[in-house]
Amino acid sequence: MSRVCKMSKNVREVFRLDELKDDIRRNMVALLGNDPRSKRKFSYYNALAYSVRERLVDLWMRTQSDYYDSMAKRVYYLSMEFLPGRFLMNYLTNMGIVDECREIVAELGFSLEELEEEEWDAGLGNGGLGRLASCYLDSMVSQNIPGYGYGILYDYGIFYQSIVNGNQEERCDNWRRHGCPWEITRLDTLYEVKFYGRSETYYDSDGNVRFRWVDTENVMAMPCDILIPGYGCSHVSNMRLWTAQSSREFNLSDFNRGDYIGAMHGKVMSENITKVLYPNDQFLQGMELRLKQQYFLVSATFQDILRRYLKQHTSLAALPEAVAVQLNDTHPAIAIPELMRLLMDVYGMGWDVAWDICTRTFAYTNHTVLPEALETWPVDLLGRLLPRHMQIIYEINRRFLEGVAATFPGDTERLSRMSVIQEEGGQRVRMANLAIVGSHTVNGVAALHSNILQTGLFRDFHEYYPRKIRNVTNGVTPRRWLMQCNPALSRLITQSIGPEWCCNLEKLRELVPLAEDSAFRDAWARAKLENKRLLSRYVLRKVQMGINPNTLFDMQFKRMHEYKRQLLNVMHVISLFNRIKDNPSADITPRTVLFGGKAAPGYYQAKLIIRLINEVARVVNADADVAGRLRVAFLPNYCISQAEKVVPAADLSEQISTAGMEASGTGNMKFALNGALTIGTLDGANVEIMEEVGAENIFIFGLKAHEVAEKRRSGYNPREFYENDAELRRVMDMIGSGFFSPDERGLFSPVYDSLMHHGDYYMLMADYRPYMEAQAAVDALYLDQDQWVRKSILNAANMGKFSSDRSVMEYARGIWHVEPLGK
Ligand code: GPW
Repeated sequence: MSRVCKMSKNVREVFRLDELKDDIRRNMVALLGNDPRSKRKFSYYNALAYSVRERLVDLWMRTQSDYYDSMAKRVYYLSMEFLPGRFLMNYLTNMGIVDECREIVAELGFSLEELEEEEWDAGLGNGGLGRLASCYLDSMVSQNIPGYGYGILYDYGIFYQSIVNGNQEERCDNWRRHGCPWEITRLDTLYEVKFYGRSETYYDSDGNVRFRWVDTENVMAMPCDILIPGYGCSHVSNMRLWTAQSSREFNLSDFNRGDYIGAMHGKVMSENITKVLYPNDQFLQGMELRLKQQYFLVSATFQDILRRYLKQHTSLAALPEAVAVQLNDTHPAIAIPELMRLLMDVYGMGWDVAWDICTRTFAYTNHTVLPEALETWPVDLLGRLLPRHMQIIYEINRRFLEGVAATFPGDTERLSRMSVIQEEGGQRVRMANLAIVGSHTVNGVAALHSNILQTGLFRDFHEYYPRKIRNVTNGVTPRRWLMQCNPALSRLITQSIGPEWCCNLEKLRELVPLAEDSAFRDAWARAKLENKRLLSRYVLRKVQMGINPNTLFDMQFKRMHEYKRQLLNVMHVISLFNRIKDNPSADITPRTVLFGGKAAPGYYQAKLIIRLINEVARVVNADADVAGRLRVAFLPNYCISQAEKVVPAADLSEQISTAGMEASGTGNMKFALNGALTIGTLDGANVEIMEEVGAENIFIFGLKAHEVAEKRRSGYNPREFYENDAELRRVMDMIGSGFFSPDERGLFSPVYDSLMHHGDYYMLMADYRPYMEAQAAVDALYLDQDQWVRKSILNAANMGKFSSDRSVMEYARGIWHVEPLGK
């Protein structure tokens, strides 16, 4: 903290702010080839971006040589997804120069906000898992833990969602079409990544059997770095993202034979590897190209890691003392056989030594228990693409099962459950089992979730390795998710308790006594209202709909998924609509219900729910009786930059997944940190949020995780709820009979049927009445603004635990065994 404060005092000097304006003009000309007299916002955004970035390069090189000189242990966070969003404001925030920069930009005739809007989000992820990775990079570098993100630079990130006639349409997200000023491409660094071919046996000079991978098709990996400034800019790290380049000798024989086009085809195909992010969240599609992407990331990353390591070490024996690798879910788990292959086939080690190094290097984070998300790859596919890895996986499994059999003699059922190879329905490789066996530590992402791993999904493994499976509750970075996205509230907090909260979020607790101070409550309410006004303007711009900032802003923003139960929220909206229609003069709490989120392009039911939200919105918003009391909107293309507008403006945060199914959730943390009250089930991190903010400051309802499990076992009958609850019955019948789709009566039958005829797997019917009651309590409390604002303050004040700084320190001390440098 002392460094941060020192930095902000002489920030003008350190970042040569006096020269910034000239630099912007210079970059307009020299880098962009533009006339500085032009008033193009996009050019000025770019010129500003380059001028900001160049101020960090020095600090970055200094940080990196510090790490090198001190031989610090390094943490590599391997992830198929990162969701950094926009960089400009994040750089300025972490450099502590937002206000200074605003002045300079104004002198050039722009507002900082309008230049900020010129930037496209880097949407290199689907949702929570990718955003978590970005929050962790921010927290690692801000706390001076030598950490690096490794991922893929997709040409096309998560698709751009538009809504046409109520339906989701996907457009490609060509986010670097006009260049990206943040990336530093390393044209001179190339690694070769191999695919296909076969594993060949040979004898080395000592007569030992050895293996080599031959007759491969090769693709080159080129790195592109994006700087990650820590808060206060005492340190700068980077994420390294790989792009595929065809190898020069690709299909040389075809060229020589004169088949120019045929040879070019091969080149083009090989560059497809990093073209596009798979848009499925928590759903395995099992495409060969996806497995190629995973291995491409892993192979390039390990060549890079070992090259860096070998600059300072002569033997790989000490790798686990110098390197910790965190696997962000099983997506990069092919790294385990890859490191084995490198250690044995390239560096000549024997199995046991290599395996010991491997298991002391890797740790694996599990982010879901949903069966459809658990990765398994057909043995024939994996064996064809990566024949040597398949061989190694079999050997890992053989040795592992030998150990299990020795501990549990005769328990063949257990062996088949724990095997890395699934036998039933054609052989497949279970990536989670491989990741558990090959890692020293496995963690879930919230206390409840880790518990479910230990007693449910990974129970056998927990019995076999009793200390391996642990918990690290997720967190979010308070820099982006409070300081940067919510200047109004940040200013108030800093005025009241000083600036330290953003690096020590527990400090927010000092706000607790202020909840009793009516002047502070007024100021708090004013900040919220200001944010609601800003969002209202955005909504008007985006969907041409006016919303009233004085109504309760009720928000559900997250990927569209049946288990997240946006449908339950819609059922509440329909119920409110009916109540108003039945009794137009009733005194009800005016609400604006906002939704946002993308559905996987192939997820039919999720897309239909988007349509339902839009059709319900159409009916509700057009109804004169309802006017002024209930409004509904779906905001298209939820993404990080939209979240930064939505989160600060929320009164109520909807976290209503079926208990036991949301591993953690992180949106829940962002909303509460910004003073929203949560309505939610006892799922994921909601449980811990309740513990922190107090049961009296959160609206908890519905079945608990163990009750959901029991109901599934003992037989759940959704019709019972339909028959015994007239209000629910009416809602269901309206959905089923086409009330919201008069031109296509059967449109929403699949929604109706999933609840009424197909078992209501996510138990919406059981939770409907408790949810309605919790919502009634919300309405009542909102009418008492003094109490509401009090609770809003107490929510933010008690969110200290959910800083990603805390999460990262738990990983550092408990899993990576690294300490912040210079301590
Ligand atoms: F299936 N999560 C996600 F576990 O956003 F891999 N995408 C994913 O593909 C998966 C998980 C995966 C989310 C969880 O749903 C959410 O509960 C959690 O907060 C987040 O990962 C970060 O841990």
